[in-house]
Amino acid sequence: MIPLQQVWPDDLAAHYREKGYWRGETFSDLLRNCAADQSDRLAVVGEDARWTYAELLERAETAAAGFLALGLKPGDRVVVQLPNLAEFLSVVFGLFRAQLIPVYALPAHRLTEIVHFARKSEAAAYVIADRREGFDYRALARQVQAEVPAVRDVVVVGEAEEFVAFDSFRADLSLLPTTDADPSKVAFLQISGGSTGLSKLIPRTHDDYLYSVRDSAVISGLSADSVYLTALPAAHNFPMSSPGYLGAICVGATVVMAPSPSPDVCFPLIAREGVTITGLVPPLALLWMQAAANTAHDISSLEVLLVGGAKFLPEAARRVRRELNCTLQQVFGMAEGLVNYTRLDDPEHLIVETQGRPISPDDEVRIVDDQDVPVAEGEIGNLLTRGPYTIRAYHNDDAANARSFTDDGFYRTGDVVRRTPEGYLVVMGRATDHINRAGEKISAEEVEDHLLAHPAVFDAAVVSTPDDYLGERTCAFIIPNGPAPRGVEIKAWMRKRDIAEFKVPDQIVFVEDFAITAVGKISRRELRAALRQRLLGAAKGET
Ligand code: OOB
Repeated sequence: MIPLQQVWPDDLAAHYREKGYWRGETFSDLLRNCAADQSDRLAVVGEDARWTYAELLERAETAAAGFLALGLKPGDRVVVQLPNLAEFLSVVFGLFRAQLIPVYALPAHRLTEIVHFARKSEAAAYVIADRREGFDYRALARQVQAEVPAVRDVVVVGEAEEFVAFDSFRADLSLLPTTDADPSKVAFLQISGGSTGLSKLIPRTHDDYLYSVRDSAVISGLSADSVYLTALPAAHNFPMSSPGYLGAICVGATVVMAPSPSPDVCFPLIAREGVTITGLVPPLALLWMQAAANTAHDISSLEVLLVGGAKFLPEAARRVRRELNCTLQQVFGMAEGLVNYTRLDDPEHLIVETQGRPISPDDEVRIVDDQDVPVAEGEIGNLLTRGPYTIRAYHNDDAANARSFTDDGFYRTGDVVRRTPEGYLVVMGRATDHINRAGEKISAEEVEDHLLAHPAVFDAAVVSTPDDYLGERTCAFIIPNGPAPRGVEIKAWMRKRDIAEFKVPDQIVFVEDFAITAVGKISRRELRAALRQRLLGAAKGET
């Protein structure tokens, strides 16, 4: 098995420890300490669940023993694909307690993605819910096991059929490891949005991630009286740690798991549970503002709304205080590390016009031109970063690592930003070819690869196009092999490729050629940029 690692140079690691960023705490310590201090307080509310911290700890320990009783060994990787259920927390804290490594997949992922995660992480087990939104995850698990037999165990929250029922786990605490995990080692694998091809795996350590969680909780003003609503998919880095349900657990607050982020589901939950804080992507924030105008539910307990994952335009940002009667906190983060926040007491212009400043005084931010030369202060450039919770490498991917990190260990975020005189970042765009569709990052290359497998497609180039609601949507330019099929046929065919629905192109344009006039070879990136320009020009009525 390829070892999981995340290594910082010794001098920096020593510095991060000295500063108290890395405290030698594990995820298991976090829950155990919290349960010791706040045992009777309400930890998590799910569909049918209301668990105190003591109960969450007990359930996590039972889960840990159950996973180990299956024969899984500390260090084994386990793909977790669960909706926002209370069990999401007992499963992942159980995995942490057993020193197993969660690999976080989204409920929207399908066979193609799960097989990739399972192979790349060398997973030994897969945790799913039975069925959700009309989709049967057990059928998916059968296909995954057929393709990756190394995924020996499937654990189901709900009706297990031939698999292992999570509910059948019994506490045999003698199975639990007696020594703690090493906090400087990898705790879990997060999935990258990915701009080139398939998603990369992001190894995060206990030390580095918990630092970002602890300080995020402070920056977002969380206390034991806070109630955090997990509206976005719990596997995503934003609701996980910015400040997210982990931030809430850090301070002994209550976490409410929402089965869907829609106002219909979330507003009654806010009213019933007295939710004080949540996080949304921009399209949902727009939807919530619209719905708040005529809702019968009392959502006045909401104090802070975090918005991030994609650019929240100032015109929309300005409306939050008035229409939702709460403080907006913009967050610009990435699963690879760096997270920026506007601060709750910042002046209005910084809150609405910027995407915040880094968590840590030791987050190093460089804004450079295409030759990696720093631009003048205030100018626009590519954002590079390194720091106490930003990764130094992806898991087992030399090519991506060579591309994504500088020789001195800065991560190339792919984002194009400028810095204000106050030191706040404004996201201006990005340099890489992914489509940010309502916060879901879609690799143009990955979608093109799928399209090229269609017999009627000669060539394909996928670009983003502005969308009032989604922020961006995908447009696929296709050169057909012969007579062009219909766009709907291509979409239906894409859906059959067992990929997440959000990767199916929103728009398909058939062209005879890409009409690139430049002499010589043109890169895929330049091609996509030219096609995108053509699309934008056409939208404005240019020829
Ligand atoms: C979050 O994480 P990822 O890994 O899904 O995506 C990271 C990318 C960033 O590199 C940037 O391109 C974009 O998402 N992004 C934003 C943004 N927040 C993220 N672009 C503009 N404005 C923003 N506020 O998306 C994520 C992770 C932690 C917290 C929040 C978001």
